[in-house]
Amino acid sequence: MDLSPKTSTDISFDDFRAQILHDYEIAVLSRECSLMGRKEVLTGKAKFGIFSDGKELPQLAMARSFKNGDFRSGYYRDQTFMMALGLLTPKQLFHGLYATTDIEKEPMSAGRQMVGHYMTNSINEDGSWRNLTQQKNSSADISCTAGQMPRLLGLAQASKMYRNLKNLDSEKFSNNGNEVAWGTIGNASTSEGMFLETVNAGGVLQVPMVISIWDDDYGISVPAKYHATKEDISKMLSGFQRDEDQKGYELIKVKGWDYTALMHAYENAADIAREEHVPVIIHVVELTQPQGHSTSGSHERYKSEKRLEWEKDNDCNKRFREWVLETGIAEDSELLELEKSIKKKVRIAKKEAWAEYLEPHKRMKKTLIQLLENAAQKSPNKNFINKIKNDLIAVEEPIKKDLAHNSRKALRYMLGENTTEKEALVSWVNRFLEDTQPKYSSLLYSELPTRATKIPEIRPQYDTSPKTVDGRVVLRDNFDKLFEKYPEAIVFGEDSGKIGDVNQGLEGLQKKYGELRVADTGIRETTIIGQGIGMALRGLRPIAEIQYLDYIFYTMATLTDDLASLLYRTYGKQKAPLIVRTRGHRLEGIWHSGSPMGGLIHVLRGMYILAPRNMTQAAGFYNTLMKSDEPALIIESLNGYRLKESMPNNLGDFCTPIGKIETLRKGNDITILSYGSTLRIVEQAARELSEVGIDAEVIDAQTLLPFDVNGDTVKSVQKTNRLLVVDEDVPGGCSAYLVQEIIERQGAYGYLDSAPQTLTAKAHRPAYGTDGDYFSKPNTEDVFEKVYEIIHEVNPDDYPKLR
Ligand SMILES: Cc1ncc(C[n+]2csc(CCOP(=O)(O)OP(=O)(O)O)c2C)c(N)n1
Ligand SMILES: [Mg+2]
Repeated sequence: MDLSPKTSTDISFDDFRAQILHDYEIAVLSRECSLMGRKEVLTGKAKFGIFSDGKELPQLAMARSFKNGDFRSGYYRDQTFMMALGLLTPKQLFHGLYATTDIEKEPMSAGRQMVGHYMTNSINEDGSWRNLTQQKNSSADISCTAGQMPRLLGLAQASKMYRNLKNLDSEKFSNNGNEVAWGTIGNASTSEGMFLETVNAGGVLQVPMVISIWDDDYGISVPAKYHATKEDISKMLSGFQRDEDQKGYELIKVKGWDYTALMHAYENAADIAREEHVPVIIHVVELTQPQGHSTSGSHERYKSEKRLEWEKDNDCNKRFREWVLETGIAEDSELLELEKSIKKKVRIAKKEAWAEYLEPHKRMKKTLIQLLENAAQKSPNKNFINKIKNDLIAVEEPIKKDLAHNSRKALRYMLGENTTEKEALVSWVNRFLEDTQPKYSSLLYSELPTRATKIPEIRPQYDTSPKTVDGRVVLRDNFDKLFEKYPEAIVFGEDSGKIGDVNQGLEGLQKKYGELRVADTGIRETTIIGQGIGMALRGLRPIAEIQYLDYIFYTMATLTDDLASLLYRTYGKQKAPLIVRTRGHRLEGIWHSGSPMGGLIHVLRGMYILAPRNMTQAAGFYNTLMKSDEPALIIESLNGYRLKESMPNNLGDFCTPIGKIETLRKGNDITILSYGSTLRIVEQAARELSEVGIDAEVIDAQTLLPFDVNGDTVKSVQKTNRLLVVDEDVPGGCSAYLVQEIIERQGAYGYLDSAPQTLTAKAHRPAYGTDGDYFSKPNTEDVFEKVYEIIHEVNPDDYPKLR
C-alpha cells in the first residue's frame, strides 16, 4: 500500500536522536516490565499476566501521533503505548498485576481488571467531566476480543458531530472535531463480526478513526490460515480502499520492526483522519510474541522451531536496537548502560509495588493477631482459636481473603461467649467487611447524589380538557422538546431518520433537527450501540434505537461487556450515559412479541431497565434520564403506539421516577404486580374480579432495574397478604426476580397468607396471530382464574371451584 510522501516536520539531528533514544528507552522499559511481570505470575504473586512484548515498536509510533483530546479504544497489548504517553508507570503496572484495590495506586481499575486493561480518568470527584481535550484519553478496555471496536466507531463519530453540529458546548470534549479515535486489535480478532461490522460502518460514516492491527500471525495457538481469507487481512480488506471516485478507507501496510516506516505511516494516518475525517487501517505485520500469548501457556507447544527462530531474529526491539547502532545514533556501550539502568528501575518499581500492596494487609494482620490472642485468652476454646491465630501468623504475605477467612472462622469457636475481647473481634470483623466489600462491589451504578434514582418525580400536567392523541404523538412531541432543550441529544437507528422510526415516534424530527442528529443507520445493532457508547464517552447524549426488543440479542455482548460494566470496571472514572430505546412485549410472531426481561435484567446489571406501560410514562423516563448521566434501556410497549393518551402540557419537563412503583388500582384482597403491556390485561382482569367481589390492588413495577428502591410493594402485601406477579416473560424469568425482591429484600414473607405466585407467558417463543398471542401469553382469563384460585383456596365457601 502506498505511503504518501509526507515526512515529519524537519527537526534537528539532536532532537531526532533524542526522540529515538527516548523511544528506545520506552521499548526496553516496557519489555523489561513484560519479562518481570511474567515471572511474578510464575512465582505465584500474581494470577495472570498478558503483556506487550513483541509489539512495542508500532505502539511507540502510534503514541507519537496521538494528541491531546484523542481517544484510544484498544486491547490488552497496548502497555508500551500507555507507557510512552506517560499514562502507565512500571509501578502501576505491577500494582495492576497484584490487583491492588487502591485506585490511586492501580489507576486502571483498582484491581478489578486483569493486567493489560487500560483506561484514563474522564471524571472529576463530583461526577462532572474533566476537560478531555487537555489530556490523552483511553476508553476502558474489555477482555472480549474485538469488543473495543463498536465503541471506537462512536468515539470517532463524536469528532464528526463536534465538527459539524452547531450550538454544542464542546469546550471539554473537542476542538472543532480534530480528535482521532485510535483503535487497536490483534490479527486473529479481526475475524470477529464486531470488527467487520465496525469497519463497514466506519467507511459509511467516514469518521476519523485509525485502526491498527497488531499482526503476529497467531491468535494464541491458531495460525493465520484459520483466521483470514487469503491469509492476509490487507487483501481481505482491500475493497475498502478509497479511490478518486469513492469514499472508503486509507489502507496502510507496514512492517512492525521498521521504525522509520512506522513513524511515517502513523503520521500519515493521523493527518488523513484528523484533517479529512477519513478512516484509516494500518496493518502492522511481522510482529512477534517473545513470551507467547500470556502466562496461560508456552508458545513452544504450537510454534515450529523455524517460526521461533524467525521470531527471535525479527523481534522488533532487537531490530530497533540494530538499527540504532547501524545508523550511529548510539554506541553499543551507551545502550548497554541504558538497558542496565532500566532493569534496575523496573526491579525497584516491582519491589515497591509489592511492598505497597502488602502494607495495609500486614498492618491489619497485626491488629487481628492481637485481637485473636486476646479473645483466645478468655475462651474455653483457646486452643482452637490459637491454632487459627498461628495459621495467620504463618502467612507472611497476607491478602484480604486470609484476614477475612481466619477472623470469621475464629468467631465460630466463641459461640455463646460474652466477653469484651470477643466483642472487639466481632466489631473488627464487621468493620473490616464493611470497608473491604465495596472495594470489590461498589460503583455498579452511580453513587453520587445526582444519580438517576434521585431525580425527583415531576408529574405530567394536563389542561382541563386535554387533547386525546395516539401514544406515539406524546412520545414524538416530547422528543421534539428534548431535542430543542439538549443540543447534544442525538438519536439514530434503523429507520429512525427519514420516516421517524417504524412507529413514527420521531416523525418530522429529522427535517427539523437535521440528518446528523436524527439519523438512519445500517442494519447493524452492535455498532449502533457502539456509536452510542463512544459518543456518550465524549460528552454527547446519544439515544440509540434498536428497532425491536427481539433484535437486542445481536448487540447483547456490547451492552453487557462494555456498557453495563463501564462504571464498575473503571471504578467510576468513566461514564457513558447512553439511552437505548427499543420496543417490545406483545405484537405478533416470534420476533415481534418477545419480552425476555429476565435475560436482560440478569446480564445488564449496571444499566437501568425501564418498562413503561404507556408512552407518557416512557416520555417521562426519557426526560428523567436526560437529567442524569447513567446508561439505561427503555422498552416501549409495542402495542401501545396507537392507543389513546391524554396530551400533557409540560412535555419535556415531566419526569417518571426511576426505582419507584406506581399503584394503579387500590384493593384489599390481593396485590398484583406487573409491568409493560401486560398491565392493561391485569387492569381488565381486576375490573372483572371486582364483579365477583374480589378486590385486587394493581401495581406497576415500571422500573425493573432497580425495582422499587423504597420497598413500597411490601406495604401493599402487608394489607392484602397475598401476592401475584404477572408478566409475559418465560416462567421463572423476570417474575421470579420480582418475587425474590419482594419476599427476600423487602421481607414480605411474614405478611403472606397464601403462597406468592407468578403468572407468566409459556416457556416457548410467542406464536403468531391473535390466537397465538392468547395461548402464548397471559390473557385476561388467565389472570382472573389465577387470582380466583388463590382466593378459592382461602375461602372455598364463598368462592367455589371455577372449573
Ligand atoms: C470474545 C472472545 N473470545 C475468545 C477470547 C479468548 N482469547 C483471548 S486472546 C485470544 C487470541 C487473540 O489473538 P489476536 O487477536 O491475534 O491478538 P494477540 O493476542 O495475538 O495480540 C483469544 C482467543 C476472548 N478474550 N474473547
Ligand atoms: Mg495475534
